[in-house]
Amino acid sequence: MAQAPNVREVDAIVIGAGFSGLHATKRLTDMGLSVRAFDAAEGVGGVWTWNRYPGARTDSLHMTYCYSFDRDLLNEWGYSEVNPRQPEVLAYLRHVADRFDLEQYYTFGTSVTSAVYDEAAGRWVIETDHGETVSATYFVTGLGLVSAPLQPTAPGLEKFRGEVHHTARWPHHEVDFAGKRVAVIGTGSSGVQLVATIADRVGSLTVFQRTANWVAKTPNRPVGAAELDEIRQDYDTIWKRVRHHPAGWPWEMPTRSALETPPDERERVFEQQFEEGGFALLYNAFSDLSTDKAANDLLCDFMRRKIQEMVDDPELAAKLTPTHPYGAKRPPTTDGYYQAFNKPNVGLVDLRETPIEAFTENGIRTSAGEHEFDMIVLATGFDAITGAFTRMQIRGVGGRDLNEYWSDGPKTYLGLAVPGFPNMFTVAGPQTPFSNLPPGAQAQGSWISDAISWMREHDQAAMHPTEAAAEGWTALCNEIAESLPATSVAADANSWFTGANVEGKAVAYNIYFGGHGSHADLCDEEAASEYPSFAKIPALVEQPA
Ligand code: N01
Repeated sequence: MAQAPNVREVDAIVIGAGFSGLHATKRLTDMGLSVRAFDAAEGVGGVWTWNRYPGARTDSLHMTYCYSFDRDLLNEWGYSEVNPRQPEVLAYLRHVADRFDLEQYYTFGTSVTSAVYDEAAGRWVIETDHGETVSATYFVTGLGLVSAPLQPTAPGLEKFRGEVHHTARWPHHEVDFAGKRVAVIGTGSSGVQLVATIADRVGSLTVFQRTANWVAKTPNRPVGAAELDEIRQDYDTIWKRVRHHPAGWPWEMPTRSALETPPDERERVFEQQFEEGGFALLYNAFSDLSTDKAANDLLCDFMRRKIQEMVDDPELAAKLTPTHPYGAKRPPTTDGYYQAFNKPNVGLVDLRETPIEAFTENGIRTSAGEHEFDMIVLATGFDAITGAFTRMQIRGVGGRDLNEYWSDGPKTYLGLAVPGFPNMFTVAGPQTPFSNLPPGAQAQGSWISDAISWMREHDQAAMHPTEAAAEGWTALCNEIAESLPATSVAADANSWFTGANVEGKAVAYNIYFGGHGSHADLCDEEAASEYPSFAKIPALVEQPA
């Protein structure tokens, strides 16, 4: 049922036009619900509309960086590379929106600024930055894990007279690097992809590194028509594997232990999986790399030697080598990052030795002096996972403020719903698994629409998880993260996984590290048992006069 943009009362409000929001919108409208959907961007695409910096591409594998709910959609779409570039992923999402006619539900260029639950009416009332007020029975967010960009904390950026670009707000026009003195602040996935891509285009490049990162090779190469055909024949197996894999990859987990494998053989396997690229090193080499600190140390030792091979200057290689376990920060994937530092025009500033004190008219002043630039690129990441929620005002039953409720870290049940916020559901929200995003977003959006169908069939006006359920889920998230060598805060990686990258933010386990497969199992069990962890608010049944 199409909704003209001026309709103020609908069944469901959706925020987001990325993988999460688009699919939720499709599911809800397929059920016959009226939907108003919003996105701050000017069109569909989510993170892929904003993060269009040179070198931006997914490091998920092409054949699963998509939805699986429609076999025709799968068969008619084929990415041209193993790790598709940003324009191709954006084209895919536009194709999905066109094919299922989803844009009609969206108001673009519009941010939702507040969402307040009207208890008496049993409705969510949202306000936008364009002054519109819309109410709905159901409120579904697909805000994205990494959608609230972080600015550097040092003062004076506004004084800088050159160009400033944030990787997550990259301009739509071509940025000219030729001959320019460019600074890149940040060495996460965005920073390393950008550095590897522009190192040959700039006059000079200075990388400001706060925390070094383990950077994997990319498995990228073109994908041909014959290979795509084979993949299409194999989709049943591929999606079955994705459903059960901890990170939503089309792989089986290995059974051999790194600790129990003889050194020569272990080295051979590490080498092979390093060459394979991307997440193969972490997931396909050995069974215990994520679970056993001593096994993870062996992987770090292997990578340390790799960095020493790739970087000519041993001192520089040491600075580029992380001290945290492999996987404690999400390992970026790109080719040519370490090698870029062998070029005479590329340098590193280690911010642990010489922190940034201020931005100046001409560049950046560290404790060691001023560096002059024509352009500063901020690859400084995000107030991830919770930031997109806490930058809005969201109030539930009794005026409960989500920001206050989450002041020590998020509290949800299954990462899908929050006590005191009836009929608010979150796709890819806090305390969901960190995995290949499209399969997770699809599974969670389906779970949510199924829950809404169930309520409608069972005369339930609303539901929200009990406090006990959310406390139990939070305790489980904490317990799992604590038990793993890379995800425990003891790994001390300044990771956006825990919010440690944001000054003043509560450090908490914001992700369910039990894995995509186990999360899907728990969600299925909850639904099959008719949502026992949720408090239900029955619909008022009209009495005969
Ligand atoms: O952000 P990040 P990102 N002064 O937080 C540094 C996905 N993604 O945009 O580590 C100086 O990883 C910060 O330092 P530290 C992917 O999931 C995927 O790169 O906090 N430095 C860090 O080095 C990824 O994990 C792809 O000490 C400052 C960097 O900036 C997620 O998005 C591509 C600073 C931020 O790294 C986020 O990636 C791109 C300051 N004040 C993104 N503030 C793919 O390849 C921050 N930093 C699929």
